[in-house]
Amino acid sequence: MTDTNPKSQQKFSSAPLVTHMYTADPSAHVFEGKIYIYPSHDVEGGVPFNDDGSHFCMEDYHVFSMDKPFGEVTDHGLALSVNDVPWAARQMWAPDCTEKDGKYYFYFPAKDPDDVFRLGVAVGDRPEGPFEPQPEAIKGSFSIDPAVYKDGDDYYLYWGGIWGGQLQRWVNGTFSQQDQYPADDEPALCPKIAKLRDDMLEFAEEPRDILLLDENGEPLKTGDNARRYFEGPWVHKFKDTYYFSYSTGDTHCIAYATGDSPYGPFTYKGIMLEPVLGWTNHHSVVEKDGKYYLFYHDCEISGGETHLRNIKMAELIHNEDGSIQTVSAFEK
Ligand code: FUB
Repeated sequence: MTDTNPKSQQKFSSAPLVTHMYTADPSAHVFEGKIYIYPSHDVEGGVPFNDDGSHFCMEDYHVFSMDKPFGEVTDHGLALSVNDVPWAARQMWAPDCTEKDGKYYFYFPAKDPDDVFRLGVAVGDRPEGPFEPQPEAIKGSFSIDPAVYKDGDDYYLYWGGIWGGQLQRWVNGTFSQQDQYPADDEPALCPKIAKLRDDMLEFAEEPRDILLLDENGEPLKTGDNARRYFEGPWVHKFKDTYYFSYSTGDTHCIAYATGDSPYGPFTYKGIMLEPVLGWTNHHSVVEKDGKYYLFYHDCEISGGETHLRNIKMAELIHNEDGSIQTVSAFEK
């Protein structure tokens, strides 16, 4: 009998994609017909756990590729090290990459010598790098988790993460030594967006808020932990709709919201990925040959150590009405 239930036809692999090193925060793109994956490179640095996430003490990046979905994974080696970035001191967190006119632009966050997260860009001739960093961080950049989205000829950078990602230190536009969270019944902190300049090295405009709305068109509130933004933005398009997806942080889901423009606003729709093994949940979505794939991580190979993660993938299925079938990271 032919199985016509799309959910049961979903391709899912619970196997870690990389096992010879720890990898996390996978940003996936198709370049030159292959899937390239840009993850964080988790390490055991012996840094004690704290609320700032200092134990996520990553120092460099490797780039990976696969010729086809769920195919063999190639490690292309070192692409960028913190030692080569003049402005960066520590904590090379979740990166992303895009291509323009044959050059590859690799965006990454790191803490500067004052322990303030900034965003940097490094440029290469190949999707796997190596990447040559700019001498300074992107002017006016802050916080973490850059994700770049190409819309026609325009490129947009999304970013922001609360708590260890410091977004709550920037509510007045300058860095505050104190956390400043809105009250539970006030609109939640927003992820950010800025169009990139033609040379891809700086913002072309002042950063703007991405508004995330509930079903009544009201901004999601700070106390709505199940739905409000925490970190890990990503944008993909399905048919004519823009999907903004993100981690809800302390409720550990990847949620998604939809809109008509890269700038939003986006209306909350549901859960794309349920909680995984480990505290963080971080993903990307890529389309290849008409199918969509979800890249994410969990802590399987470290036995649940939250800062020692491994990347995974699953097929992502959009229903006819545009809703997304929730992926469960655990066998049910
Ligand atoms: O990998 C370090 C941080 O953990 C990322 O920047 C967050 O999104 C979370 O996955």
